[in-house]
Amino acid sequence: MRIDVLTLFPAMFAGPLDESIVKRARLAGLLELKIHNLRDYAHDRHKTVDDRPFGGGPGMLLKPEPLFEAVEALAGEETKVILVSPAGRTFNQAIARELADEKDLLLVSGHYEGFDERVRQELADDELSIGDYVLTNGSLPIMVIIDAVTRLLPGALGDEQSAHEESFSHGLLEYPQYTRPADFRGMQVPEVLLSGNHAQIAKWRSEQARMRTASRRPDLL
Ligand code: 4GY
Repeated sequence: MRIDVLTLFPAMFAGPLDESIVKRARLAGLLELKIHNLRDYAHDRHKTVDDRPFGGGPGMLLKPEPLFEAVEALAGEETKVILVSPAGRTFNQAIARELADEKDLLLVSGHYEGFDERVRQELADDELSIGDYVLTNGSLPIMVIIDAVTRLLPGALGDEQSAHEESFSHGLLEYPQYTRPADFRGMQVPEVLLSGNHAQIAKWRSEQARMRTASRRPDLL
């Protein structure tokens, strides 16, 4: 899979995507990631990428010309172009799975007060938000999306972890888990988990997952 990113802060991307599973996926050639500075697509001598909103109001907008030229330069026929802003549909695991099936993504970061509406109309195939709060720009949300998508690429996780994604797909929160020691500072691991009775353990875990989901995330049931 190839992912291109358009942002005014390319330096933010050094670090989070150079570690752990995303790093391995990149080294293994499962993910080709390219970060582009939107400012490189401004062509006046001041490299202007923003302008004041028609009709007045506070703040600045991303002006259309650099975005149009950048997307025209970077997006191919098969590229899914996704704007990232709080006005998008809320990103979740199902959307991560859909995106992991795409060949090329171009993720475009929101900055200032947002996009000129014509960018939405003409360039965007979709618009995503990572949640109902306002960040300073879309770079962190883009890294969140890349991280969630990359771990779903075939071969990105070891076998043990890929089974875990399957257990998330039943749509419940995870059951409580414990590792050694069985008695830690007087806190005991539930007896059933030490019993060796795998049918009982499976039953306990599914009950616990259901109870935890009912109390913490009833919206998932
Ligand atoms: N939340 N999910 C988000 C964000 C920064 C104002 C538009 C979010 O995706 N992006 O908060 N982005 C805003 C700042 C202009 C982008």
